[in-house]
Amino acid sequence: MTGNRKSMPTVLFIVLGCMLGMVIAFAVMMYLRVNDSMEEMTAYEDSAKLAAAARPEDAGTMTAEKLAESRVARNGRSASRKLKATAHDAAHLGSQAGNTYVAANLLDGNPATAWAVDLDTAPFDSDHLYGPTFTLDANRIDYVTIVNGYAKSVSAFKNNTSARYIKICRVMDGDEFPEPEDIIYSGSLRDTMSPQKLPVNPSFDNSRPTREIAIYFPADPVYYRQGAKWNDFCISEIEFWGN
Ligand SMILES: [Ca+2]
Repeated sequence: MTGNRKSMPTVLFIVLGCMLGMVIAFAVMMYLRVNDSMEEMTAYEDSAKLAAAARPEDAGTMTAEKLAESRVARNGRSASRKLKATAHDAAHLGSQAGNTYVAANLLDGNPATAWAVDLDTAPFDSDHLYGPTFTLDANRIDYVTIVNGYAKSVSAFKNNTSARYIKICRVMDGDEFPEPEDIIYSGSLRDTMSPQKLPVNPSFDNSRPTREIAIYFPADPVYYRQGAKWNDFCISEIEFWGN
């Protein structure tokens, strides 16, 4: 009984605290709603002005972009976009029948072109095959998409080698081997021609900018699905997404 009497003021205090919290939460919600509708009204007015000045189809695009920008500004986090990158060549096959196998094929948006290297003669170093490197200007990496193998056709995919594992890392000055905070992705790849989305490793430090990215592959043959006809190892596309 004594315990109950003592706890009554505490219960009252908790109930009053909860009620106060709900009132504050309601006030904040109302404020955000008013703010949102004001921003949307501004975007709407701007789009009406743009519509008067530009062709109707252009005005539509601009309105959508404006709304996206205002949402991004509200969230305090810029939206993910495909980052512009430049590929720097690693070892690759020579041209054959008009097809090239250079690193730039990874960034051309065309799954029918690939970076390729003959695994029987590839230069392995410290038990790794070093693929192309990429320069870019990223404050944040959100994910990577990749098209594994030679995605030109079903037979090209089957006849050539694809990767079962990949390591994607931020290159930092003076680091010969990447630290955990620079490993963007380290893990398996599916054996499919479809694009696959690779999430950023939880240990990756996104508070630091990324200016250069390296991809590499283990030397052990178990990490590859060997081609039915050739041991030419191919990757068709890679995209870095972030901001
Ligand atoms: Ca390509």
